[in-house]
Amino acid sequence: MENLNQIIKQFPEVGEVKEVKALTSGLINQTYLVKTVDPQEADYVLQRINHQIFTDIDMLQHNIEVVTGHIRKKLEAQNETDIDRKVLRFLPATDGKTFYYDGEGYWRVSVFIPRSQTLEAVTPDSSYLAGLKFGEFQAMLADVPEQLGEIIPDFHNMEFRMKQLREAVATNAAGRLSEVQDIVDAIEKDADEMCSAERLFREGKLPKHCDTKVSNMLFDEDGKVLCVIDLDTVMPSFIFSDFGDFLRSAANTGKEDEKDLNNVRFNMEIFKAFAKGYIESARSFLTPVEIEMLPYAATLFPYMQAVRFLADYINGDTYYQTKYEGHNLVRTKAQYKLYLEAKAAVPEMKDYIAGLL
Ligand code: GN1
Ligand code: MG
Repeated sequence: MENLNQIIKQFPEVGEVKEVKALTSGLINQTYLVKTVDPQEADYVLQRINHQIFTDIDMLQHNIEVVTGHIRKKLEAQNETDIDRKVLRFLPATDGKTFYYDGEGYWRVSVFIPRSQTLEAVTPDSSYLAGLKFGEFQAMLADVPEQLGEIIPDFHNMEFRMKQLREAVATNAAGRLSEVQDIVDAIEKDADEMCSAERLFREGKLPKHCDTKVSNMLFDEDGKVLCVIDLDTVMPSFIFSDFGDFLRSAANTGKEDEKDLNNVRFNMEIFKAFAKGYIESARSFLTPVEIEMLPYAATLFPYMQAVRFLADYINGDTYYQTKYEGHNLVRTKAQYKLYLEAKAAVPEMKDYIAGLL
């Protein structure tokens, strides 16, 4: 803890610290809750940013400052109350930057949002509200004052993710290929179809927007959406990213790393509620092709996640933090099962969306 306390001291706004607790849910960054002594003072979230993955920390934090500043201004213009609970605020370190480099790692501190929760299991009601909010966020970001940097190039580019998988297969670094050949073959069968968004983009038929990752949202005690808490991957991308990635977790009846595949099903009620809310608030700016492809987006993200987990497994677990041997393979199978379930539900998704228009 001594080291962490030294780091916290680099952010002068933080008062006397009572306790620092590790929070364990993220797969990429290390996160701590910093509780302060003074009950009047906010608590904080301290993060060590994974700079193997986020290699350009200046760009990363700059994107986040642009986006949070823009949202804050809009909320103020709308005379919103309680703004500190609705948009994140990152503290300046002694040199004025919103991060601190200790010679080894990069650290940042944001204000902890009180009386908030992340929802483990979303209900149709909270999904509907999330969908509404998600469209609102995209609309708010439509006129973000500057072009954001592409923080992880090709992050949600399916062609690129397939290329990574194929490289992993060709190299077979950890000698695990023979064990997973079946699932590699199954994934390859659908690769062309799943790369369609990238092709349409190249042909000028699909636009890219500035996208947040709304799948990491905070809700208040009543289940209303407060705020987006994972802004690391805000960058130009398809609107499908948030739509698909939200459903990848929310509409999965099992866990992301579920071992019992019978538990992994695609929850249509969650899909319907989310799509209804989203289309209500986003309809004004969505193109017909985007609307038509929303069911595809619901299949793309479990598919892409399966590809990413599988590539990492074949590479010997170099990207995602794992809790046990074989964890990435368990994740792969669970995501692939979810993909199959979502794919089977596409006709029903299409009918439902047609009925909303
Ligand atoms: C990573 O750690 P988390 O949940 O914010 C990953 C996402 C994956 C997700 C899978 C930068 O995000 O793309 O969808 O794990 N983030 C990065 O749970 O790779
Ligand atoms: Mg996250």
